[in-house]
Amino acid sequence: MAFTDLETWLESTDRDLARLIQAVAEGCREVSRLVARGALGGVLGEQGTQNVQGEGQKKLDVIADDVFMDVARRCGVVRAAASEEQDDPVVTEAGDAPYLLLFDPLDGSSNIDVNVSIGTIFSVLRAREGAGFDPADLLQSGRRQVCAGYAVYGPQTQLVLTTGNGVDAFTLDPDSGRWLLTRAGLSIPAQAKEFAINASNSRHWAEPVSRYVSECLEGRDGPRGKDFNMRWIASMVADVHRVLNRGGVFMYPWDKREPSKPGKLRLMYEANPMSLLVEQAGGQAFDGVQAILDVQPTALHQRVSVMLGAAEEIEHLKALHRA
Ligand code: AHM
Ligand code: MG
Repeated sequence: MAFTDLETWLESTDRDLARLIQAVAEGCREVSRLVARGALGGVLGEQGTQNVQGEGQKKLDVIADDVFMDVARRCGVVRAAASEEQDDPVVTEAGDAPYLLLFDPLDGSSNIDVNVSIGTIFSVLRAREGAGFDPADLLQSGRRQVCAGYAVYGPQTQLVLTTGNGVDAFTLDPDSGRWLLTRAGLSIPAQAKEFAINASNSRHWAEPVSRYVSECLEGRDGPRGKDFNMRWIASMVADVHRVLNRGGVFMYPWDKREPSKPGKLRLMYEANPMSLLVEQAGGQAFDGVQAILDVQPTALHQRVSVMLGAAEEIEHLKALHRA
């Protein structure tokens, strides 16, 4: 069977954006190679440092961060880049380049050392007109993303992309090193019977989330009138990849553990790119108040409550939050 490759797919994309996507894809291929070698490449275990959010860094968090910062510096079309792992944005030498790149270089860090799927998430915004850069330029709402995507390093390495015209998935051919289009037009069914949440936090959940999950658990005997299955991989990339491929809902909502913290996941590096992919696949993404893509960011590393996936399920969650 002949598959379309990424270069061909990019022929209809703006030339600079195509160059950026190509460069990010090369970074993902490099990280995939390192992940696959694991202990053989000496990349597992702790780095012994903390990131800006006070989380312990794994060696691979730092290695992957270097790979994508290098991509940003070298591709020539990125004016500044920001990463979940670094306090401040990095400004490149391409002072009038058209794009800003944001990324979570290695998502699902707790799964690195146990050989469970992990990934890289990225988001592309437009730089300001003309030249120059101010960190505030990065604080654009998710609606303004020109491209979003992720790579999942699992049994296969896949790259899932949107440039605002639907969502397509490429598989990395380990023999040729090419990214080949293996699924076009991903679409999340409006109805779902599968949900993903870390249930160990249930005692801390807000009332609408507790109610939603307990209704799911009541199954066909409860108000939803159907049975639900539950999954939790603890890699957002892998959980959202399942939602995009076979439907369902993913939640990492605000909870009472740290009431002043809006959630665990990061708006700019995780929630926004995933929300654009989910909306482009016909789903919805909600933070308990509004569509995640409409949140006006106020800080680069801000966190957000996340509920995303099947449209009818998110509508139901919205109704529970309004009640
Ligand atoms: P990370 O970017 O440091 O890996 O953190 C984000 C991850 C998500 O991938 C995942 O959904 C979540 O943290 C899992 O958290 P928990 O261990 O609380 O279930
Ligand atoms: Mg992450």
